[in-house]
Amino acid sequence: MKYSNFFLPTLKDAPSEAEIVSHKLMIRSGMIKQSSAGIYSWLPLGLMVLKNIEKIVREEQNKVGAIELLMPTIQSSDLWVKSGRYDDYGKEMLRITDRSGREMLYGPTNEELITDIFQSHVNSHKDLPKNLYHIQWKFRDEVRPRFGVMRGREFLMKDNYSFDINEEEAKKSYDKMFKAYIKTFIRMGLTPISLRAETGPIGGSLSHEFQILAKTGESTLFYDKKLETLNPENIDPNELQSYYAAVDDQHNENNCPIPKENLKISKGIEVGHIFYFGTKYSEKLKAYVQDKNGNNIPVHMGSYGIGVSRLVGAIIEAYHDDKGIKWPTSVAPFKVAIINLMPDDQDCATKSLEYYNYFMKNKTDVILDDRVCSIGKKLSDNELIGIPFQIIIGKRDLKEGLIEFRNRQKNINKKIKVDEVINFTNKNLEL
Ligand code: 5CA
Repeated sequence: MKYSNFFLPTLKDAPSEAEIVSHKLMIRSGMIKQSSAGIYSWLPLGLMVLKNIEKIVREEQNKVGAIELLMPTIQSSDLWVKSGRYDDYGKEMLRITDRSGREMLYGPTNEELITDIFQSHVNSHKDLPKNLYHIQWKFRDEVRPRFGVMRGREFLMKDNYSFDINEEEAKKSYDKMFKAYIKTFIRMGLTPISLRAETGPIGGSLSHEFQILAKTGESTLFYDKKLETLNPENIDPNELQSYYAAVDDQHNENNCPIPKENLKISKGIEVGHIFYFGTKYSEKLKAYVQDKNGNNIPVHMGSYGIGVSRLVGAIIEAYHDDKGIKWPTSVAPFKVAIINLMPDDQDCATKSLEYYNYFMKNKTDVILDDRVCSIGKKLSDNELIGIPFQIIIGKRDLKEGLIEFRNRQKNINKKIKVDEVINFTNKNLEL
């Protein structure tokens, strides 16, 4: 992509209502534009990051055998009346009446709809287990939408629903998701901390939330330091679930079960939540299957959510400095930025194009900053949008056969020889 052809409306200042750093940076870097309270348009740069996050989430779900489908955003109230949640959800649910007077709603979650799909098509234990998911926009009319995409009214969520014959099998499905979640967040460069949680309006008896560490996070977490150094290839959900972890209002210094030297205290942001709720919805919505003995029994269910759009903000909270965003390579909108400081100079333009064409040919996500604007604006815009690897081409350096290479994540600035740029960048991309 050439910057001059792209749509990247960066801003010098953030609007005053943006309270937290990710909200400010997302607006300043032209990733989102507020449409109304808690509802945003995703501009091209923001959409690229959202898609990268979605891709990692999808890949990790598919790896563990979850099957993707797509349910609508608008649902009929009928199933919610049957489950008993139509009244319970209160004002958080956006209710709509269609032209025939039917009561509809913008889905805040999908337990009812998926249970209905399941019960229409599955009636034997032989078809279990099943784990179905979608990645779809949700709407919750939050009392106080704030912090940009972190607590929106409209937000993108990945939600799975598992169906099993009994509690023991359902716990296996739960643990599979637990493991997939840890791997998903680690792939995004994050440190996930799993905590036992309340089940709230979703219901059920077992629940964990996943928080990621960020200095600017809203919650204070107290946890066993072992949770910070997980090996994604070797996750034992039962072991992890036995480690101590609590949010501040659950933690009590006097009866903390682990020694002080093993206890870590950090700030976190909730990015995922999983639930086992047994037969709560299957009984009400008649999702029964025939077991081995020919008896009709309600299936045991769980649901599993990841805040896909919230993750965009959460990653920025975890990775930024006073100049802007520092994207982890796995989610970065572009991996490499080629910044031509002197687009009017023939040598600079030729060299920039040479590198650009190389990365384009090799299918590396690359942006060429070919704008005719001040050097200061060019460098600060690129720092703001946070592309991990920046190749900076200036007239004076080029005359000496040198190029400036920046690693935004690691704050490395280095002059390297013109002929070594491609190899050096490729090596950094592999790390
Ligand atoms: N049905 C269950 C699991 S699929 C459910 O809805 N769980 S939840 O309410 O905990 O939401 C799942 C995840 O969605 C949360 O962990 C959070 O990351 C994200 N999320 C929830 N509310 C919002 C919101 N208002 N804005 C952005 N993300 C949100």
